[in-house]
Amino acid sequence: MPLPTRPRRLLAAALPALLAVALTACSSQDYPNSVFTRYTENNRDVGALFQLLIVLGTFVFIFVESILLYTIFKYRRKSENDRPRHVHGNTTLEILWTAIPALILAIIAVPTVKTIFKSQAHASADAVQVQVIGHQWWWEFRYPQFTTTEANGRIDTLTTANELYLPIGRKVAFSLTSVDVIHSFSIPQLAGKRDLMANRINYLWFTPDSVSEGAWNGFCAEYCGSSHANMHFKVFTVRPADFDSWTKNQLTMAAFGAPAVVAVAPPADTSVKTPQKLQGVPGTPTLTSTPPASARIMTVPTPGTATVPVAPVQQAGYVAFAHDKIPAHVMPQTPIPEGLAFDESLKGDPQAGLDFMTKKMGGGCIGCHRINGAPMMMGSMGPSLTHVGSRSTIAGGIYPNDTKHLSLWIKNARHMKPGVIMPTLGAGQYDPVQKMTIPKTGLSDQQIADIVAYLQRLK
Ligand code: HEC
Ligand SMILES: [Cu+2]
Repeated sequence: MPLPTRPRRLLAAALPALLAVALTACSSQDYPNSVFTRYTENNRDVGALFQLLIVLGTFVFIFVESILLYTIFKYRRKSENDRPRHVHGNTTLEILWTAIPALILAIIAVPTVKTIFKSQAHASADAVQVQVIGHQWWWEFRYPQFTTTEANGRIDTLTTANELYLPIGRKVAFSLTSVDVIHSFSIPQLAGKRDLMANRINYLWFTPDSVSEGAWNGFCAEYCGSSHANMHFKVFTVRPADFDSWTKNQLTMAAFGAPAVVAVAPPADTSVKTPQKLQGVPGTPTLTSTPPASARIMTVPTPGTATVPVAPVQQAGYVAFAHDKIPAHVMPQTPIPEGLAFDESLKGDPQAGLDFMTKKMGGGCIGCHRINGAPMMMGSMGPSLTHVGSRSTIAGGIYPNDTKHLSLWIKNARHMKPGVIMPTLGAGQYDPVQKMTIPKTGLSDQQIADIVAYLQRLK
């Protein structure tokens, strides 16, 4: 018996409507957090899988629903004493409805497993390597191929927080781990999710093929505690030349107050022979061959051995995307919590800020933050502040990096972002974690203004 015309028409109308809905989800500008984009081979592969599943699923759906509708109409109760015929078992049918789904699952499994293995392949030597370290609740990104040595011998690896710069047209190989709970690295428009776990390294790679209009949004996609929703990051995909300028700038010492002894010498030995160790984590990826020219390691002559004329260190902070050109939809709009205020008319003195943090150890910043070129600053619990002034956001990408937010952050970080490790420091401020008010010995607004003036010079 043919299908009654109404359900058939309904089906005919519903299909194009469904397709239209699926297609409208594809525009990247209107939907900046959509996964239906094609800017990396990772997303293309996952997208192809998705399409295959949708097509197969659509056939199954239509088939099953048609049989259901047919049965409902054909065998509906026609009179009061209508009783269905009772049957028991139908071997042919049972074999069929076991075999067909098994076949479909097998067909799906082949490309799925292939894509999973492909996307988590280990770092290849020609790739830009990025170590992603998850913290409650911020992101640390280290580029082990880019290092410098300070005059005192301390080796600095290019390290940023909550902000990734990636060159287009080059493979980027991520190795991911966590220092605390499980997090998940997700940049919807560039790559699917991958978990970060302590004592384990996961891998992910992709090649960005387009310059970002401003920045791509990145998130933590695995519930990780009270500020999980405040754990964002930005990804800037830039031309290779911009990437080079960025890395060169990020490798310079702090742009204020650092001794000007750094010079870029022709590298004595550019090949990385020792495995790049991620601090304290076994089984880190190994880079065995010579990195390409753009991944050169900058070596700095140690005092006494310098044969190269000393070049000026302090170059203007380099960012490929001027912060005011970043589209509004990628800039954080988090409102400032009630009851927090800062007198922005205070003028800060950067030298006073530096002295306060390093000589007087004010606020304990030295114990948690690192600033290359400021030897006292060598903590690792918080983000590296060497180039904090070059970043567009702070605090896991939830606030813009401007005077107001930076001052309020230092004054009362725990009020600005629930649960953070960074203590509430401002005098008279209430610390919601310690459940106490910071005494008069806490930071005054003037001290905070000085620190902020210093941090803002660190482009
Ligand atoms: C107990 C450790 C600790 C101390 C002490 C501390 N911080 Fe932090 N700081 C952190 C942590 C952890 C974060 C990251 C918080 C987050 O985003 O979740 C942070 C974030 C920051 C940020 C934002 C950086 C970014 O890029 O997001 C700034 C700026 C900062 N701290 C400045 C300071 C200054 C200045 C001091 C001293 C006056 C200080 N901190 C003292 C742990 C600390
Ligand atoms: Cu997280």
